[in-house]
Amino acid sequence: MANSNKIEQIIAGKGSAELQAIAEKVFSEKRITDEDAMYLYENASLAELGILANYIRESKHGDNTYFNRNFHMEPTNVCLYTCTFCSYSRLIKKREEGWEYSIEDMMEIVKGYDNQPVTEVHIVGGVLPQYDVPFYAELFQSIKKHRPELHIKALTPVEYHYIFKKAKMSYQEGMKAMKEAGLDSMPGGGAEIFHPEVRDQIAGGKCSGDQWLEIHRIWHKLGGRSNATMLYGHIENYTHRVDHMRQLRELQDETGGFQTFIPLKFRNKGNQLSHLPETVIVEDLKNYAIARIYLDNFKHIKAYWPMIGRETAQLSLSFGVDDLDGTIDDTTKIYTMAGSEEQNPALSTEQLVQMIRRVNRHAIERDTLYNVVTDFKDVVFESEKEFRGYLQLPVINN
Ligand code: V47
Ligand code: SF4
Repeated sequence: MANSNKIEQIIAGKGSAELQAIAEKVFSEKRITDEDAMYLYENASLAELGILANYIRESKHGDNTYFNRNFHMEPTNVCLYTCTFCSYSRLIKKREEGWEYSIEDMMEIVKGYDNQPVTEVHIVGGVLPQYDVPFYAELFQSIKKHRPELHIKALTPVEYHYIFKKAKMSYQEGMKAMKEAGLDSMPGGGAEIFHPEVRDQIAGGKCSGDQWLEIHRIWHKLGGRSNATMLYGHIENYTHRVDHMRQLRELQDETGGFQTFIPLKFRNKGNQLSHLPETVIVEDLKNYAIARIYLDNFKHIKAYWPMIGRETAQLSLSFGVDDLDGTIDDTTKIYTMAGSEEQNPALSTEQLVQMIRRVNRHAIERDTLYNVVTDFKDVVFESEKEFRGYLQLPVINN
């Protein structure tokens, strides 16, 4: 009954036969096809996409909106590769402009968080010969020795492909060695766009789409969990986006090892693609919504708020997103160097929780594996005890 009301809402007025058929699939929890996804990209209105994506979001999570307290460590920003969208890396011939940390440097960073309630360290950076299998194994072991409960989410198939090849190890041997050294999970980076028509132009020379997928497959089969991203809004078209998501959906059917999908909006400052305009917010919301509708076997869709800004992040929570990333005290330079919305993306836990509450969602701090760390449902902050005026939430019960 509730479902048919929703179908009526979406087909009322100008809903086409194609849209009605897609809506019926969504409300009866059936998978949409690649053609359906193309239809949505090309024809659906933002309102229609919002209804469908939000229906799925609320069926899976209600109002729950997750966030995680982590910190980023970037061993180096010098890189052998020359991805055209990258604003962050420095070529080896200009390595004096960048940084190259040692194990000791990185342990100093880890120790700097000793008294902070972070649950995860996210490690990713450029690709250089000295950052090899023994280096990363020692780094992971040192972190675990110092703080055993800190979850290590580290490196992408871009680094793994390079370091395993150099060590003459198979992906299987390499991932097993990383797991034994303390790797807990893999972040979603390096995926960009899998299709070679695009990948060869924007990320030539680094691991292919198939290699990216194979390393995640092996990691999942070893019992590991990982994330997946898609860098959109540059030279790709909708067919490439659907192809990318189809390959992720197929791998997820096989392994079930992905936790969250993170669409990453291309930012055009300081890179070789600066001549391309950036996508507008409507396109970003559309893309979140279609990802939520298409990736039926992904539990979570994450928005990286420092990249899109706080207000778009709030809006995204009605377009399929249930998870907000961007650490409370953000330390990554990948986005600030590419022109992200937030040049100083520090936010206290209280501010983040209030940002979520202002759009009537329910904030939950999670760990990397989505176990609840703190449920903020009944937590009242001092600042909420008074009436806070225009466009602010009313006082929360205390
Ligand atoms: O692979 C680089 C992207 C990614 C730009 O798994 C850019 O929890 C936009 O994957 N404009 C790395 N994007 C970051 C990443 C990530 C971020 C947050 C959480 C997680 C997770 C993973 O950043 C790269 C690339 O796709 N990127 N340059 C740019 N100019
Ligand atoms: Fe290197 Fe990664 Fe930048 Fe590509 S995106 S140039 S692999 S740091």
